[in-house]
Parts: sequence; structure tokens; C-alpha cells
Amino acid sequence: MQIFGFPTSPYVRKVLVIAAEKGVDVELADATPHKPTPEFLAASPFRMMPAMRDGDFTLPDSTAIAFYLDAKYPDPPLLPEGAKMRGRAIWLDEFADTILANSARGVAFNRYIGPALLGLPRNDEAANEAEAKAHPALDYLENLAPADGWLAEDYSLADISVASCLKTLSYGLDVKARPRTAAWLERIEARPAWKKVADLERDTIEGAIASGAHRSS
Ligand SMILES: N[C@@H](CCC(=O)N[C@@H](CS)C(=O)NCC(=O)O)C(=O)O
Repeated sequence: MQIFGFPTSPYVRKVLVIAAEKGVDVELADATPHKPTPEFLAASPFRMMPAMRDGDFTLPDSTAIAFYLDAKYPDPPLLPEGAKMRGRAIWLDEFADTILANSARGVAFNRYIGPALLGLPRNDEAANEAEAKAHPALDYLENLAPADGWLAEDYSLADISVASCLKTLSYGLDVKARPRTAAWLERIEARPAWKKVADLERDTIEGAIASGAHRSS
């Protein structure tokens, strides 16, 4: 199975972690937006990452890929069984993909990803504007973060999507400044699947910086 994308994206990391939790081997394939390969375009006609190819089947969108993986590899499940926690997990996936991701991408792109990977100037004004929007979302999360365990009781899509966004945000902001969030994130980071994806992410960033492949000029 191929996943097209770059792992600093919260959406790409989300599907890489889900695949790792389910023990599915994936190949990370190039999705450089300004130089899209025909293979990437075939899987993602609107040039958004991630996209997936599994045999002759292609699919864009992290949540669509998440549920494809969950249907094909049900163990461990992505969603809790009970109505309340299932609803909460789906809400937190949406919260991560919209409210949190918008500010996380603004902070990370303008403070780190643009300058380090794309050769763009650091844009503090845009980063500060995104950071101002991140704080209410981080306060909301701090209230939800449990003293022990996971965001929707069972470890679920909620933890994966929200922590994936915080990892992107961490490229430009201390995401462990709030104690309950920090303790929950440490439990996440201790999981083997997260360690595996963090290693892949570090190696991919180092490779991109060394080759200059993602630079737009
Ligand atoms: N809803 C999509 C969002 C994907 C998305 O916005 N990806 C960004 C990278 S973080 C992207 O591909 N941006 C390229 C562009 O906007 O042209 C998902 O969950 O996969």
C-alpha cells in the first residue's frame, strides 16, 4: 500500500499512525505539491495529501483512508463501541482536522516548514496570527485531556487525529505547556506506532533538507 504525502502534514501523519497501529506496511510516496507525479494526481485529483493506492484502488482524504483501513484491518478498532464515546471520537477527529489543523499548519508552516523545507522566509506575522487561534483550541483540549488513559476512554481515532495535529504544531510552539495535555501526549509518544512514525518523519525531513527536493525554487 502506498501513502502519498509528506509526514509533517497532520493528515498524512494520522494515516501513517493508523496503518502502524494496525500493523499495515505502507510505502511513503512523493506528493510534492508544485511537482505532482502522475501517480499522485491519479490518487488525489485535487492535489491534497494524503492519498492512498492499494492495488488498483485509490482514495484521497485522511478520514476516508482511516475508515478504509479500519474496514480492511479491523484490529485494533478506530472507534469506541459506546454511543457517547463514539460520538466524541468523531467530533474530536473533526476538531483536529479543522479548528486545530488550521492554526497548527499556520504556525508550523510559517515558523519552520516554509523556511527549513521550502526555502521561504519565516513569516512571524502569519505565525502569530495562527498561534492566537491555536490557544483557545489548546485550552479546550486541556480541559478534555484525562488524568490517565485516552480522549474517548478507549485509545481511538480521537487521540490519533488530535495528537497528530499537535505534533505539527510542535514545529513552531511548545505543545506541552499545559500539564494534562503534556501527560496525555507523553502516553501517546510512548506507543510503538508513534515511535515508528516519528522515526520515519525525522528521516524524511533530514532527507528532504539534504536533497533540497521540496524547495519551490
Ligand atoms: N480533508 C483533507 C485535508 C488534506 C489537506 O488539506 N492537506 C494539505 C496538507 S496538510 C494539502 O495537501 N495541501 C495542499 C494544497 O492545499 O494544495 C484530509 O483530511 O486529508
